[in-house]
Amino acid sequence: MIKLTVYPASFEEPTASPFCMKSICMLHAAGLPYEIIETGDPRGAPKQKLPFIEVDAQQIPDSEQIRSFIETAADLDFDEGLTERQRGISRAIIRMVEEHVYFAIVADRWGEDDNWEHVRRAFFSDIPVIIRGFVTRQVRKQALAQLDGQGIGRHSPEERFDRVRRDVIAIREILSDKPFLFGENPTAADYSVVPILRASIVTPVTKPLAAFIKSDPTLMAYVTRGTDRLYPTGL
Ligand SMILES: N[C@@H](CCC(=O)N[C@@H](CS)C(=O)NCC(=O)O)C(=O)O
Repeated sequence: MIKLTVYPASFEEPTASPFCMKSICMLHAAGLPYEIIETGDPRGAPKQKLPFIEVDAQQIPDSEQIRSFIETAADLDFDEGLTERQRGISRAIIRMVEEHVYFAIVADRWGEDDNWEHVRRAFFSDIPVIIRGFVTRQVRKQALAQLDGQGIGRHSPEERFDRVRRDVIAIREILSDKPFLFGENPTAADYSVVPILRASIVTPVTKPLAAFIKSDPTLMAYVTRGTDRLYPTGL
């Protein structure tokens, strides 16, 4: 049995993390038996980030390595049917959303005081009240330092939005009038993009990126279609 460790549910999502959601959806699609273990503390994970899986006493971190594991274990290819050129585009989309759009959403959640209050309540309610203020201030400080190191934290909210708006438009243009990014059926890029777009729109206080996605009928129809197709029911 594969054990998948993820963050608990929050903000209408079965897990707070789009990377965890991607792994849940991929395991579900592959039909492999798995058990979900929830934790709010990633320090026990091999790379101190979630998700990771444990299988036969081996720990595999990172949703990309988990994808490779699933493809080997279930003898499937999430990009089946794609040309080499499409596979290249798929990889570029995944990198764009996971290494750029994702961090803009983290900045919207953790960097902005109005959203931070919701994040604090949703993610840290298990921590005893007496130390909660101290712990959450420290964790927020670390998250903001990561955003600064990554670079996105150095942009103003307006600059940040201008950059990610262009990424989201790129997704919409690649999608065009197709049901999924590369045609009739979901491929690996959809497993990354759908949870990340959802992470923006379920963030409690609507920021410009979320407002932009919500105002776009093509993107919203895609998110709904992707959720219906990829997300397991009953989570
Ligand atoms: N490249 C990793 C990214 C995973 C990741 O960034 N996870 C975040 C939650 S969305 C995390 O656990 N962060 C904890 C930390 O950075 O301290 C993947 O694809 O799994």
